Amino acid sequence: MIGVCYVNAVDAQQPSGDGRKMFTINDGWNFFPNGAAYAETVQFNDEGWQRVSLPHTWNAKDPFDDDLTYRRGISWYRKSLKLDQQFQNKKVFLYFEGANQVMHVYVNGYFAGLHKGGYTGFNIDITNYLQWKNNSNTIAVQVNNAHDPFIPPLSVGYASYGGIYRDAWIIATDVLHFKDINNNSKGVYISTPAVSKDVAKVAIKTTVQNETGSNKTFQFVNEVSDQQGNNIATLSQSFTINAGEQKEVSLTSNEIKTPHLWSPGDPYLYKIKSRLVVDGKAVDEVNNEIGFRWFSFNSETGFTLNGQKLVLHGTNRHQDMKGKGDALSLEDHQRDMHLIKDMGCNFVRLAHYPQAAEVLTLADKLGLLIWEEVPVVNFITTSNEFLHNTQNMVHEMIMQGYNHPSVIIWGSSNEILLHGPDGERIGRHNDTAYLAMVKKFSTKLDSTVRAEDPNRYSTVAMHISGDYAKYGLDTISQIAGYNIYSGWYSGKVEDFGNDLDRRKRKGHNVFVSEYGAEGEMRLNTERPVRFDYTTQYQRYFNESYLRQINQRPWLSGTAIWNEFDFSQPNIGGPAPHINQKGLISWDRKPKDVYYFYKANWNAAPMVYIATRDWLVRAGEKDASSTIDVYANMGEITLFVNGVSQRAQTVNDIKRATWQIQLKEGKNIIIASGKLNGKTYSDNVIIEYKPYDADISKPNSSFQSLAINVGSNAQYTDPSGTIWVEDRSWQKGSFGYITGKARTLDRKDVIKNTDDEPMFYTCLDSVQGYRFDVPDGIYAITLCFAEPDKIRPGDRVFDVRINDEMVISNLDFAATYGLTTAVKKTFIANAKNGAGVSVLFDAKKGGALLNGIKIEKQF
Ligand code: GCB
Repeated sequence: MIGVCYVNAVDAQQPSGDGRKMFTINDGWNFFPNGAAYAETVQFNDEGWQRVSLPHTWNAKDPFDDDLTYRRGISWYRKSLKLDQQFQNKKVFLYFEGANQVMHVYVNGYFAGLHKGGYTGFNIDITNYLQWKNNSNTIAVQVNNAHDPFIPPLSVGYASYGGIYRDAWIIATDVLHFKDINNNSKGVYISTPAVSKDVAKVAIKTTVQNETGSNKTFQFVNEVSDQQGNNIATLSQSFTINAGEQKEVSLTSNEIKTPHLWSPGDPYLYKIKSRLVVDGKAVDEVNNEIGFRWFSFNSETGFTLNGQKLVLHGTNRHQDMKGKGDALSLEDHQRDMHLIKDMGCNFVRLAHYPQAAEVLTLADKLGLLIWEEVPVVNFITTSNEFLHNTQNMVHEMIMQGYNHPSVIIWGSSNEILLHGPDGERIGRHNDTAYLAMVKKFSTKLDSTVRAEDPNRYSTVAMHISGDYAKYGLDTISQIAGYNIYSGWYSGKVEDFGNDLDRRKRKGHNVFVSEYGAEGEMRLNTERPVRFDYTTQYQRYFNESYLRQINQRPWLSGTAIWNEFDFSQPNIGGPAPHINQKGLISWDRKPKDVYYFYKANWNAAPMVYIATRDWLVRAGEKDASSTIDVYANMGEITLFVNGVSQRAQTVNDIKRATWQIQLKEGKNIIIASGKLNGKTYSDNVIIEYKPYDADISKPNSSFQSLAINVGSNAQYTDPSGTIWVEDRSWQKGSFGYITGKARTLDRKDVIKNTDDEPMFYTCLDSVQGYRFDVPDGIYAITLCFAEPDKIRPGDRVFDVRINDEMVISNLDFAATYGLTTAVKKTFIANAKNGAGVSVLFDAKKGGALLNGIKIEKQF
């Protein structure tokens, strides 16, 4: 995506080089979200279709509603295109940076081209279909994002947003031009065959196409200049080309002395202007930026760039975001890449597909090393067509990324053994025929990568399964990527390091391609446990992993899963359809864990009080509260409401921690530290809402209490009510009387509510709740959602409040359906010091409860 957009009376055009003109055609499309007969014809009447601009997707909302599906199928886009008469003698191309996932393009009713695959750009020569009489052309595009067994990805843990979701361009060239035109590689491929700190060489190759109808002589001229515009090399030579011929030409520069090297710390770029000159006139011209750098991976010593060890501090990026799906603007990409850079990363894995052209341009400029990959995810189909389509994607990805100095690794698959041949998740493989095909497929793909680009490394990302080694799939590529989630999906965080050590062996370049835990900002706790979705557990997990990474200097690099929360249409959980392993939320707010990495990886001095995810807290009156500070300077002092706490030195992973007492209401917290004589500080206000666990006193000021049943975490609902951590009842206080804490199935969407984090946990086989409140009238709200795949009649129970039957024969499956949120409120009279007791009498199955709230009426 390039940041220019020209608009004129006719569809705008501006020269972007002597012999080439290009402009976006993002505006004025008519869109129809379905199939439509004859929509490709000129006569078709598209009045009444929706007016849209690109980038556009029709799935920005529906993957996030109450069911697990969204519309995957056909839609149409139509646009009328006026071109200036000056293009009449030119070659005209339509260039799409990305449309997901199969696109048929018609111009004036003629079929002009087809592209398969949603993540790479492609161009279509439309010269012969244009008409110049009325200067009006009809572009009609059918886009189809239906599942296609022959096109990767087959099984995705992210939304396959349909639409023309990146920019569309018109490119016009002379009839003698660079072949393989596209907006990114532009048909000119640049490499740096020899680079050292003393000398470098540039090699440039292209294919020239002569459609002039006569034999020609042309000069291929390339000028290399530095940032100040000084020419540092010119590569130029004359060639002859016959009419109708395509000619591959390549040139290598002389030695360029003391090149300014490119690195994350100093991403210095040179410019290369490449021209085709015929009879003294430039007939085609493209511009590129390149960087001089060399690098290598070593299984014992890790990664080196320009001869120096560089630990790759990385993250993964999915390209979608709240409200926009994949149809991001240039500003969105810029914000994302800057957030990554500011965190201190020097590496990004673009998982699981090639991303917008601008992302690589930004990576070049900001100094972020890149792993880019094709979307072969979880399993394959064994057809030749699937292989062919994937190889084509590899080709397009590499050609489009070829000139970017940021790219160092090409990936060809992710967790290819996660599912079996029928698409089902499986633990151990035993279908040896399928495995042999997977191996053949992987080998062919890896060879394609290496043949297309011998200057970078090839890789695959694998999940933790012995099958990759058993069937020889872990040694095909040059780097072995491992996705590791010990301490999240199972096991303990400490298993991570042991797992890595087991994989270490000479010649085997281990890279941690994914690790992560989910963090929901509405769930917070003082007692984090695995899989509780609290931001505190997410921090605990990442802190432990980073410490283990730091202890293994042989490791070349790691990539967090994920920098941003992203869509996961096929799951429910506390935030349905969102995978919350992001360090930054779905609407792009950094979570506290983001600053943990920043303190460790970005050398710019910083102090950060890690409690922005939890600024309004509830807790027992006298309980202590944990305050963590991330800072990259030695000693930190903390002030709580003006009172200085004992100074702390940050630990090996840049954290200092205090246990403090918060007062009711607003608490001013200030942390500060010194570096080189300068003071750095941060401050926050935490609002504390204490409750008294002893609620029985007759003069108790008890007003209300909401409990996040079955959970160790407190949940803040949209109205600001905090549903506190669950507890077992003790005399004088409140809590449950027996019950098993559990969660709903993560695959289920809890319908009918915005309070999913509260409904997500429950107590199964619950017998009762007691509130030893003073006498009075109370409203009791009970919250339920049936977690199991049961039939009507399988779970039936009564509820009594203070011995009065308030619900009899409650049967969710029969009355409300499964995983559907229901809230019921009753009035209870607490008298004679007996408080309020809610009792459940199971008649069939165990009674259950997801949340309970008690509010004093008078
Ligand atoms: C993985 C996958 C990634 C998932 C991630 C997760 O291993 O490669 O696509 O999103 O795990 O969060 O489970």
